[in-house]
Amino acid sequence: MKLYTFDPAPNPQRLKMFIDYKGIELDATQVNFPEGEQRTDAYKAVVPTGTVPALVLDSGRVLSSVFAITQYLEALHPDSPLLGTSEEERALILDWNHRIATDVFKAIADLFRNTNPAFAGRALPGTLDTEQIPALAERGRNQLLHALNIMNDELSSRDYVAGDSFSMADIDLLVSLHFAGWAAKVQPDESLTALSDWRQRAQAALG
Ligand SMILES: N[C@@H](CCC(=O)N[C@@H](CS)C(=O)NCC(=O)O)C(=O)O
Repeated sequence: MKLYTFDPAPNPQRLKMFIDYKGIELDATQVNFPEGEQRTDAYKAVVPTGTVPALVLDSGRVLSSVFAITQYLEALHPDSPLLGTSEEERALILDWNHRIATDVFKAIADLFRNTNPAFAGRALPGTLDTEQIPALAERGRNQLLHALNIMNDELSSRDYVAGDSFSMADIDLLVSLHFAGWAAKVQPDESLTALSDWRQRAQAALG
């Protein structure tokens, strides 16, 4: 199998933290994002979504989401589990993967991609070229601030996002907070102390 990625981008970062934590060795190629290699016909012939990360399996089939790639790799490498070890844990982690993707990560992406001039004419990742909509940036900011308050409330009663153990849900939130800082210039308010305490704890658990 072969991984196509670009480590500094947020979704590849989620996957890299997962891979490094579990100590998995993979044949990986860095796609030249700054030069738009992900948008070339040559890349799309391999990865039709035109996005990173993507894992090309030995069968030739392509996994183009962090959700699927992590499920697949965890099944192959069960040590240092990040996706849960009981049915309840697995379901809770998946629930938080989904909530963080839609309520936090997507809010930041809406804010970033609808304001940054670098994304004029391509406000969405992938193959659909579309204009920026400034109102989506405003909505993204409101959604993000609301979600950070919710995460603070959630984290005031447990150590990690999905429960008592560090998991992929913590990686998703760590990457999202980093993404919010550089791309949306949003830092969690100082009053969100449970979120800030969790951030230190999760960063330490990551090693
Ligand atoms: N659903 C995909 C999303 C992948 C994605 O949107 N990746 C971004 C980088 S973070 C990308 O490839 N963008 C391509 C572009 O902006 O041209 C996943 O879970 O990995």
